[in-house]
Amino acid sequence: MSFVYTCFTTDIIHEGHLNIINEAKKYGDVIIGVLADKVMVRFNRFPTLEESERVEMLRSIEGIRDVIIQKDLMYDSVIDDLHPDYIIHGDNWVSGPMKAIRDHVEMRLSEYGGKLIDVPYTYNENVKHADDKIKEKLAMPEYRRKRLRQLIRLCPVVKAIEVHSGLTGLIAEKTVVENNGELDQFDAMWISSLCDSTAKGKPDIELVDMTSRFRTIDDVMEVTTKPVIFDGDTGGLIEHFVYTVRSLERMGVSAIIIEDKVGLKKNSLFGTEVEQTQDTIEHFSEKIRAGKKVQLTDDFMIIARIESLILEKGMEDALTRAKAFVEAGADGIMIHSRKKDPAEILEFCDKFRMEDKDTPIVVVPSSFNSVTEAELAEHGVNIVIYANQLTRSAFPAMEQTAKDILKYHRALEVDDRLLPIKDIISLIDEL
Ligand code: SPV
Ligand code: MG
Repeated sequence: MSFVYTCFTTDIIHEGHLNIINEAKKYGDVIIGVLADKVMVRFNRFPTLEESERVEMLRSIEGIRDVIIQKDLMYDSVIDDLHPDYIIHGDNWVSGPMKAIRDHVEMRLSEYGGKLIDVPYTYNENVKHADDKIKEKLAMPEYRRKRLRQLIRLCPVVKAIEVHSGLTGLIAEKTVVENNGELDQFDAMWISSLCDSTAKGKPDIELVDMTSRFRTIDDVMEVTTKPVIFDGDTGGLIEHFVYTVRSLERMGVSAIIIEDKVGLKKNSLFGTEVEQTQDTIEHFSEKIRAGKKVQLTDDFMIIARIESLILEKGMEDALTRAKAFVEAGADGIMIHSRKKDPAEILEFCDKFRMEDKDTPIVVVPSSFNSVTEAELAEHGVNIVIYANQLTRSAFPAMEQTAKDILKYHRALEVDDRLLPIKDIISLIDEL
């Protein structure tokens, strides 16, 4: 008896899936694969059901020979171990980023005469509604909030990109690339104080107030599902910080990062060129403790950011603070540097990891940008934040367009570099 394999990356079964299964049954016994969580987050959206729950859900379908977990995106493990006679999939993988997977599967099947079957994808109102429902669920505070901790457990390194509006949120949400046979996307979003302020034409000195910062989060959350890490600057007064924690938690934000500075905060990338005062270990620890005390869920994270290297206070000071802030209850440590060379960051991570194997480490490689995610992960880093690159790439493009329209007294000359209106419209989902 021939056997047919199909892999699902879904949290619900709708008529489109049943259609594929019914087609599959015509060719032989059906084995269904459930894509492993850690692969699914690279390729698709975050699952709302655990791997084992998805296996159970598919086992409940009648007439299936088996349900297995598929551990790799490219189907190699399935092809090597099981040699399916047929692999069947919706024809939505004949183009776009998924085409790379289809091409690979076709090539591997041809090695032993296996066949690939593309079934017309079911596009209709019911399927769209089912799909929208999962997306909405992912955007709900109780699902979104806990996702950062889930990602830290699942991924060698969690990648966050800066967003400051609905549009930049959509870029973080939807950008998926195929590179060397792998699909990749960002895991999380960073609401940068620098970029949130810059988008408003304001300096990064805690001038944009919390109400406005929350408005930015809300704009982003309205159109996305990925977890949010909020740049909380110094966290402000302890008496205010506790309210900020409550609000962020209620909104479904996953983490706040606060830096150990007091007084007028300036952006860290100024380093010692401007006057900046570091908080005492005691006072900053008290702020962390106060925040942890008012938090209501186990999901929310308060991450302590250490400015010792920025302010040239030395490695020992940074490590002493890290230890103290973890003892005060910090759920993670962010270590920052404005050196081009990543050496001091890597040294910190290695020394911190000798004593503390678990507390997540966050880095922001804006200055030390030659280091790769994999190298950082080797030194124990858990979250990498690309803190300002979207803003910095948009600004020169917009400025040049403004200059050229002034120069040519019309917009024809700039047209080639503009995003077609059609593409803007398709970026934005309609209900
Ligand atoms: C931000 O993005 O606002 C940050 C990171 O705090 S940095 O600008 O590098 O200080
Ligand atoms: Mg900031």
